[in-house]
Amino acid sequence: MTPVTFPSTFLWGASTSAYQIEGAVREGGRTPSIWDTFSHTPGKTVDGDHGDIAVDHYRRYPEDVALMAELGLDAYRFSISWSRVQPTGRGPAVQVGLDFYRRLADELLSKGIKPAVTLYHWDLPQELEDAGGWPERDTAYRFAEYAQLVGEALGDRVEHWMTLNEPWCTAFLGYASGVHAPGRTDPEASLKAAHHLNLAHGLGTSALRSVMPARNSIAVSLNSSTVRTVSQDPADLAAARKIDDLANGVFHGPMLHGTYPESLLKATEEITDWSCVAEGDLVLINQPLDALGLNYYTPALVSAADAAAGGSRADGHGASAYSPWPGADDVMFHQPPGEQTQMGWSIDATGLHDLLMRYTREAPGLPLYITENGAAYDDKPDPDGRVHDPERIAYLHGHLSAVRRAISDGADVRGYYQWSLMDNFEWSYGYEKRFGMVYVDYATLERTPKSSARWYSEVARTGTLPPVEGV
Ligand code: PNW
Repeated sequence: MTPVTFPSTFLWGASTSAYQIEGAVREGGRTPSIWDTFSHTPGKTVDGDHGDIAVDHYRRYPEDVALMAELGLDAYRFSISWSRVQPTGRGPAVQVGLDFYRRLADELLSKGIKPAVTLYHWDLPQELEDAGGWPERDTAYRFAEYAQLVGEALGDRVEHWMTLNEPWCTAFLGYASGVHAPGRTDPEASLKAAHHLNLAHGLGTSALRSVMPARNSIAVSLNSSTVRTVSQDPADLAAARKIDDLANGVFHGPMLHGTYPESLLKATEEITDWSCVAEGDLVLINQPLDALGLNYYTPALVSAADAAAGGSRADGHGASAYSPWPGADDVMFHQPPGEQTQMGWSIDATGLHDLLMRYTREAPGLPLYITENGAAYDDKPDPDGRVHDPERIAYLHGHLSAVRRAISDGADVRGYYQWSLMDNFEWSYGYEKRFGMVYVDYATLERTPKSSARWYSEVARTGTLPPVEGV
């Protein structure tokens, strides 16, 4: 097998998010976000885990940056904790909060690593949720103000920006199925949240542009799903269309094309009349972007509810009596055949190739980044302290091959950020699921690169995927 080489400018990175790694939740005037509240509510996370300490990145960031440098990463994607920077979600910024991110960015730059900032990775200041949260229009305006404050403070040193991370999770896991903060289960509220997240993206993009150097790149990270059907039966295709609209079109429609899919509006008409979409909103949302971030883990496999194939309403998005798919009660989800990661997510790199080709068509000319891709495994140190994770290497190898294939097929993919740099707080799963290329011992917080980190480091250094036998 011949080695697979990437373009020399391809960025090799890793991703994290604030609440999952920082800890220091009361430092410097930071106030609770919805994830502090949610994780401290009994029964919401596995073992009652929370991010109070997480992996203590707030204090250990120099060590973490040194590790990234040792691994030879080109770029590091992290998110800003809104309530560290603007504790009430309104008013002036807190300098101590901004200074932490300035120091982090400077530390990265001093080691030749490009910082990439996500403004919103799910941790809404609790005060804004108390005022109604994302189903309230005002939250979008608050986000734009916050984006401007952060853009002013970091725009001179951070070139790569993302407004939102996976608005699907915020809207539908947060407000429909309730497995994520704030844990609400109101289908209409979730659709309003989706619209206000879109509006926040548009207003936030304009706000960033107004205060930042023009050379900076602004994007959004979508967890776009590749949706497959069990058959080509028209009923199954209609089911796939519904899920594709709710997973993808509801966000990329307005963001990239300035419209919501007609089929989405129709399928949800009994839940909402979409009167939350005010005159002019679609123009505000449809801002020109410099790049598109895609997070990919696994495809979805669906059928119509009455398909002979069976299936269930469990879609791999956590256990809840409430669906994260408003208006899609007639859709069934199926576990695709083949291997799965520890999340129970099926491993299928062709879904990543399909996704990249889909967005090459959907957004011609827009550079694409994989802003997250990775796998959870039950990693344990050997007696000698080393952590061997050959399954993760195989997962990464397969998915990076798919990226390379998409580039050959014409997709303009500029970089890949592995989820995640290190093991961390995996939301409602707590610390039980390990996605890191660096192992964290939660008793001592000691960091140990897994064998996949060494492997990835070599891939980043050479820009080449070794033949899989060499693993
Ligand atoms: C993404 N789902 O979350 C997030 O951006 C990360 O913060 C997270 O740690 C990572 O993927 C791994 O889960 C997701 O239910 C959470 O389909 C849930 C889903 C997808 C992505």
